[in-house]
Amino acid sequence: MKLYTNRFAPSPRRVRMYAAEKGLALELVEVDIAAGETRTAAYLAVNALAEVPTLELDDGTRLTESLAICRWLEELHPEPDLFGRQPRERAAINSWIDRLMFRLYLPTTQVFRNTHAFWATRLKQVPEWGGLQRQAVEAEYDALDAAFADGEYLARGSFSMADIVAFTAVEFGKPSGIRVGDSRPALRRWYEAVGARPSARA
Ligand SMILES: N[C@@H](CCC(=O)N[C@@H](CS)C(=O)NCC(=O)O)C(=O)O
Repeated sequence: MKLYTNRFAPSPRRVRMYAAEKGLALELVEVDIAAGETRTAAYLAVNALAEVPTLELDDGTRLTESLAICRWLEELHPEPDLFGRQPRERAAINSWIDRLMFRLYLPTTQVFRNTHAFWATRLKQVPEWGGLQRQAVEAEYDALDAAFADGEYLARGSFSMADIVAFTAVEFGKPSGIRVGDSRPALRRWYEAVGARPSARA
């Protein structure tokens, strides 16, 4: 299986980290977003949305959307489980994933797109919106710090896809200068623990 990916982008990183946790080998095809490779005719034929990741199966068919790709891989390779086994546990993990995508990942991307120099010549930035989204991210970091009072990981007593979604989003705050900081000790402990997993380097 071939994964069209980009080393700096959070969405394909979600899939790479997931695959590393599962011990799944994917052939990586680097797509240079900065050089405009997602918008070439050749790549648009792979993914009409001009986005990475795309997973190309051995029969040539393709899957898009990082979470859909991970859920599909989970059905084929259920162990070790990262989306939960029992219905209640699955609901808890999926609930965290949805929350993190809307309240952490999306605002983090908005800060990057509206305030970072990388996008200045590529789109119309609205810095005030970026500033408001930065506040939303900081508020979610505070909420996550408080959530760790209930346990070491986000959705259950052990590592899950929710931790991958949160970790890759927090990592993507870095280019915009958003930091976990010292005022959130529980979030910092979790961030360092997840960052020490070999999959964090995938
Ligand atoms: N919902 C999609 C989002 C994919 C996405 O936004 N990909 C970004 C990188 S994180 C991208 O390819 N951007 C290309 C561009 O902006 O030109 C997923 O989870 O896979």
